[in-house]
Amino acid sequence: MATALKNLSDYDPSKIPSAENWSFGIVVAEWNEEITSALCEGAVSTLVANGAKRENIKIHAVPGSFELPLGARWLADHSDADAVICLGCVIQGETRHFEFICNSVAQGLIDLSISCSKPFIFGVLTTDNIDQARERSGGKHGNKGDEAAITAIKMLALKKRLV
Ligand code: DLZ
Repeated sequence: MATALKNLSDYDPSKIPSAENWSFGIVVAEWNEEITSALCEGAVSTLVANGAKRENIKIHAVPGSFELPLGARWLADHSDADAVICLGCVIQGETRHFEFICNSVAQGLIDLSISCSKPFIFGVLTTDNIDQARERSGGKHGNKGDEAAITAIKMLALKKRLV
């Protein structure tokens, strides 16, 4: 598995640019709330640990992961967020909901990133079961919320260099 070799939760803090001048939006899905609230805590604490001001982080909830792209679009359109971090947890079940939701969210967020020229970060766990989700929301595989926050900061730093 890729994250076994390169887990962004193991980042070197001295190599992460300061986030103090940026504003962030976080959109978090209510489905699998135990997991998504842990992702959100990870994202907020990582942003703050890297210089973001707590008042510059706006958090909004959507019902499920499927609603993340539209919630993110509204947040981007009606706030000063430089980047939007989208957090959810989709657990594989017996139905094809899993593929529909995961594919839609991934496509929706990349479309937003390109059309808005702004990072919309895919912080959605897509796991076979709840234990795998727990391992990736503060367990032995780190916290995908931390990784999403670091990715947002790195992309904003890249944008500052290039755009
Ligand atoms: C319907 C549904 C199912 C079956 N599973 C999940 C899930 O594991 N994770 C998640 O975030 N949301 C799930 N949902 C809800 C959908 O994302 C969406 O909220 C509904 O289909 C309504 O559009």
